[in-house]
Amino acid sequence: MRTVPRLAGFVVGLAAVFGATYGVGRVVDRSPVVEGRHDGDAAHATEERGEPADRIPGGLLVSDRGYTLDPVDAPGGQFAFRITGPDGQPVTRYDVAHDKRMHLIVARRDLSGFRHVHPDLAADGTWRVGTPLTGPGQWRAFADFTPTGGEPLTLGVDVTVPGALTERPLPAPATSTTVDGYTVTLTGAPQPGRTAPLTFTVSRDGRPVTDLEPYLGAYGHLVALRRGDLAYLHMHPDGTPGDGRTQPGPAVTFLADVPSTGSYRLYLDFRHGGAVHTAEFTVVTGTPPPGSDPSGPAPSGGADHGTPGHGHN
Ligand SMILES: [Cu+2]
Repeated sequence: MRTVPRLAGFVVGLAAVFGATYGVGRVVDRSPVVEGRHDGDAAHATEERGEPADRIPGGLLVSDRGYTLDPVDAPGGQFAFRITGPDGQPVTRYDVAHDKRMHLIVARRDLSGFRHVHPDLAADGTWRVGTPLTGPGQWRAFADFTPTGGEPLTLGVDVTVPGALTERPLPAPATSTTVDGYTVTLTGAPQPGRTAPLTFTVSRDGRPVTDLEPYLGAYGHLVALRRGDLAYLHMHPDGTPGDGRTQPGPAVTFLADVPSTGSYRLYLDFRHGGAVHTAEFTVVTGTPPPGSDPSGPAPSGGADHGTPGHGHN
C-alpha cells in the first residue's frame, strides 16, 4: 500500500521534468509539433515512415494538441464523456468521418471485449452511449474524431469496471476465424514501418459472400491494437463502395501500416444480413506467422525498423 503514494509522487515529478524540458525545447528551437500521425492516408504511409520516432500511434494519450478525453459520470448502463478543447470548454462541433462524428472503441487491456460504437452528442458537448463495457476489467476507451477546424485525433483513457476478472491469454495467431457463422480468412501480414496489404475473405457455409453491405461507407473497418500498450491503429480499406472497382466481397483489402514489431489484435467489422459482425485475428510481426509463440515479442518501439531480417517471407 505504501508504494502507491510514492509512485504517484515519482510520476508527478517525472511529468514536471518532461514538461520543463519540452517547454525549453519549444522556446529554443521552435520545433514544430509532430505532424502526420494518424493521418490514415495510404499515400502518406510509405517511405518516410522509416523513422518511426516522428510518429506516435493514436490512442496512447488522454490529451493531445489541446484536446482531452474526459469521462463523466453516467447512469448505470451508460457510458458518457466529453472532449474538452484548447479553450478548456467541451467541444460541440465535429466533422463527420466514416459517416459518424464520433467513433468510440473499447477493449479490455487483455484485448478481449472489443466494441465499436457511436455515441450521441448532447448540446452541452456530452457524448452518451449504452455502455459498451460488457463486464469487469481494466478497459481502454478510444475516442476517434475530428474536431471541426482541427486534425483527426484518437485519444485514449483507462476505465475500470469493478468485479472479478479472469485475464484471458491472447489467442494464438491464425489466418482463419469464424464469427456469427461466417468464416473469415486473412492473407498478407503487416510489416513494421511500411504499408502492406491485408486481405480478408468472407465466406458462409463454404460459399464466398459477394453481397457485403456498406458499413460506415466501406465494406469493412479494421482496427488494430498493439499488445502491451494498446496503441490504436485504424486502417482504411483499399477502395470504397461505388468507386467502380471495389466489389462487395468476398475480399476486403486494407493497407496496413503498423509502427513496430510486436503482437497485434485485429478487429474487422463488416456488415452482412443487416448486422455488423466482428472477426478477430492475432498477428505477430517480425516473427514467423501461425504456429509460433502467440505471446510474441514485446513492442520494440520501432528502434530496429529497417533492420534486415525483420520482413516476412
Ligand atoms: Cu465508428
